[in-house]
Amino acid sequence: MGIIRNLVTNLTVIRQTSIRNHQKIIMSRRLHARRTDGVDKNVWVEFTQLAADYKAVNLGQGFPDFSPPKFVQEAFCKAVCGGPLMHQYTRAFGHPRLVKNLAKFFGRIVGREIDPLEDVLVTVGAYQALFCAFQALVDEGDEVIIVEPFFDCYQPMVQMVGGKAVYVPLRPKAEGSAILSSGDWVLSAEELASKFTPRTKAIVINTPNNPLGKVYKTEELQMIADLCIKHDVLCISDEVYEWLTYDGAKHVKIASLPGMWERTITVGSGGKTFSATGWKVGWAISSGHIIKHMKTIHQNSVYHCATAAQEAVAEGFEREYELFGTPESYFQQLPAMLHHKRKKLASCLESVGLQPIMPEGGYFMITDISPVKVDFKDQSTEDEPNDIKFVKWLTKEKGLATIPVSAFYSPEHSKEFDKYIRFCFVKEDSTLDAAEDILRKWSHGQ
Ligand code: IK2
Repeated sequence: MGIIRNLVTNLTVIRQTSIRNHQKIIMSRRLHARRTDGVDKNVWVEFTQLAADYKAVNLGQGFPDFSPPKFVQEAFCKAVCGGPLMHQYTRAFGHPRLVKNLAKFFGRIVGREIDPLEDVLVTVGAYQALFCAFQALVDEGDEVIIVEPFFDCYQPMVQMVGGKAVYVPLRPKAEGSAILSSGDWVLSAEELASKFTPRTKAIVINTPNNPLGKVYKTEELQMIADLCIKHDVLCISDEVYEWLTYDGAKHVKIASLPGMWERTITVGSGGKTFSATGWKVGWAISSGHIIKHMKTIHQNSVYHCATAAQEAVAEGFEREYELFGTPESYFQQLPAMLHHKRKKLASCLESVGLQPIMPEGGYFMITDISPVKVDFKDQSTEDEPNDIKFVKWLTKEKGLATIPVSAFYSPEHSKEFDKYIRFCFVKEDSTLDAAEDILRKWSHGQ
């Protein structure tokens, strides 16, 4: 009797488990589209959470931990108190005051008239400008060349439209020798040319680059532009750090080179421009014949972004137009302030025996961690790339959060570059001091 009862119980358990598994399969079939496969991991989600969990000093994610300048804070407050319409929908493709000011400001920079209504699209951060570009311009089977290291969202965005990402890395000029500047990392013209095929639809570049800090020189941009024109290819140019260049490096817009305006989508960020990343105001600027397709994606996805934030960014640009090139301009003051923070972080890293690569621009500095020998006791990270192991260890054991650089590479090249980690230096001096304290104690064996 007992044997039969056991058998019945076992059979019931097996049956219930198999029903549950079957339901799981049906649920997973019903609940997800294949385009989400393989793009579910996200470096910001994972490492920002890790930093929070361990209450680490955060030199990880790229946002300032200081306030935006007073004039844009006041502009935001004024907008919020500016009457009922500031709280309602505005024009779908960009608040009129903002597109007018973006067109005026960037028209002067690229040396051509920009039509505020046709050539500008305001988006929910630069992220959404990139999303609209890939959705609107890349078809299934199209190839998109991505220069590595790259801001991590380019690859999943290409994959989600059924495109094929084709990678080409920036490499240190002389392997093995002391590499001191992001300017020493270059594209091989031959290697890049070999990536263009009849299926190539677009190339994505990012200058100043995240995470390396490279600021492309005019000759480098001209080489890319020549290939785009020769192969009739679009250029998506991510320029969110455009005002942040150091030691005389100059940011050049590829859209301003001859023959490039018609084929370049320039992506910008109000968050990075005015140190207010949470506002999520971004834009794409291009010829109207390209922007019109991006508008289609935009109107059928988010429709528009927050009115008051757009009003504040518009006011910021109005002010900057008047002060452009003067010491009062925030576009002069911010890089001057960051120049010191960058130096402070570099000397701290050097003092503990690390060799940073001096960025010519942007928010970040990468450093080679291979001289450091660490016994990672954490078994859960055993199969992970070295930089990921290191970053997890540094966050959990020492309380300092950074970002692994392999996250900015394709699987085929990540192994070559997993000896670097990224630090964000757009932080209060007190945060940088706290990081320095941790590094010094660690280097003294504490
Ligand atoms: N493009 C680049 C190159 C970016 O760096 C960013 C923001 N990145 O910040 C996260 C980090 O690297 O730590 C974006 C686009 C997105 O900009 P926005 O915030 O305007 O959407």
